[in-house]
Amino acid sequence: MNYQSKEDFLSHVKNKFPNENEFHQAVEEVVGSIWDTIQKNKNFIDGNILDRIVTPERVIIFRVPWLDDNGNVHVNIGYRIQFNSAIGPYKGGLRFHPSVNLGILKFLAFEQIFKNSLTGLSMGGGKGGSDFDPKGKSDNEIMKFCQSFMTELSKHIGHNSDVPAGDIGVGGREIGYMFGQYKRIKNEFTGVLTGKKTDWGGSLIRPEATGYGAVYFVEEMLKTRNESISGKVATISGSGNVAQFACEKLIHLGAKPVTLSDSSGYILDSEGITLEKLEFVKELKEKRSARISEYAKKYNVEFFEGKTPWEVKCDIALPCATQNELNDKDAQILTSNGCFVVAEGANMPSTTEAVQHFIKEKILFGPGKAANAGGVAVSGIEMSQNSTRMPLTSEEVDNLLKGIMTRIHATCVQYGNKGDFINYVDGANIGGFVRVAGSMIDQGIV
Ligand code: NDP
Ligand code: 2IT
Repeated sequence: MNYQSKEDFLSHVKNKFPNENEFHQAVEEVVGSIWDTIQKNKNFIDGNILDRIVTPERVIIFRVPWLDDNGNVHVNIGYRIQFNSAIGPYKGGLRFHPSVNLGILKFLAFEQIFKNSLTGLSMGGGKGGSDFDPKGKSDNEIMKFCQSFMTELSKHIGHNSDVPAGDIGVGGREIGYMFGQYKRIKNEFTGVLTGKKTDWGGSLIRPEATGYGAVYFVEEMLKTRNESISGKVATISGSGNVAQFACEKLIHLGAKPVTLSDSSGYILDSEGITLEKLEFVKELKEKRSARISEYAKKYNVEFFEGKTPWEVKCDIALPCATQNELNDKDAQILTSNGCFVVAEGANMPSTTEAVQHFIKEKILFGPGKAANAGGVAVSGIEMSQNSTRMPLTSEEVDNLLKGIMTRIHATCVQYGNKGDFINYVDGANIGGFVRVAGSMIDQGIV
């Protein structure tokens, strides 16, 4: 089975899976990179890898009823996309956010296939979540929601089949409530979730891993131009898990992060965000409803309501909030202000046009599936610690994380080297794809 052109295949995907815009966007980018690799490999053509890789192995959609503190009954939708298990059990986070729908979770699960492959570990691609909004909910309501969600999800996951973790709106607290409910239903203490607290099976450095890993990836990209992080000015979007620890590692390495944001706007601290100020952000954001504008009030800096930080002059930009938060215009402003490194802490934060602009300008652009793979990599290391029942030290995990980020960078260079320029988008897509596609061929038509 073959298609005449990329465009032909993409229109087939759009007809087959209508109204899934983010999924189409992610497929278009990956197929753009892997097209030539597929055309050159008869096994991939004969095995119809293209159709198989864009079709999830299984999609589970379920009702999540829960009672609020006033006795009102609410119903949310729960999802788990089990996209591809060619190289390991499904692995990927759970997102709780009102914008969650099938198309968004399918894009995230699809990206996860290639990201997990790049880590070199044995993890397939999956993602899940709910349109539940954690903002403004009491702790008791969060617990009840998590328990109801897991009551159904527990029928479909397991430490050898599908291992969820956190994502937007899901951190250590939510993982705790879901783990407790899973254990109660199954009477099994297993590593069925990652991102657990360390007292009951979590890995040291997992909370830090995505943000730290993204900065380690930036270090590797900078080395290709004989540059280093020290002294660079950085803009960051978001103020959640990924943004906080990206900011922390930048400070450790001598950079000057100047912005953080949330869905209400961004703060600009031209003096630089310090570890002490970051501590305030971590405590503030423990409450999901808290706003980053509190930082501006406390430290007497400016808050730009309803805006994103890409208008601020910087050397390095780290989008760490959500998908499509950095558009074509933002990309142009960034590069015209001298920004020459963009690494995606979030998943698909740059629009297609923004990515094309970065590539045209030949800046160091690290796509999410490479730059933010540190989180799932340490999740994989958490799974391995759960299997051996032998915890590693912070230093051991951090060293493993650095090694994995360095190897992902090398894979991107191997597959994305264009002579005078490294196209990390092609590098990550092709590098992630060849392992999964080869494994699918080995395992027959399943
Ligand atoms: P958190 O829930 O901890 O933080 C999310 C942050 O992004 C908050 O500051 C939030 O602001 C902001 N945000 C969320 N949605 C929007 C929106 N629609 N518009 C503007 N801002 C928004 O999530 P994480 O830090 O875990 O995740 C951030 C990104 O990183 C996501 O793209 C996620 O998929 C990705 N990622 C996460 C990994 C992890 O290990 N956690 C691993 C790899 C990638 P507000 O509070 O106002 O909603
Ligand atoms: O997007 C991601 O890679 C994550 N949210 C982390 C997934 C995981 O299983 O740790």
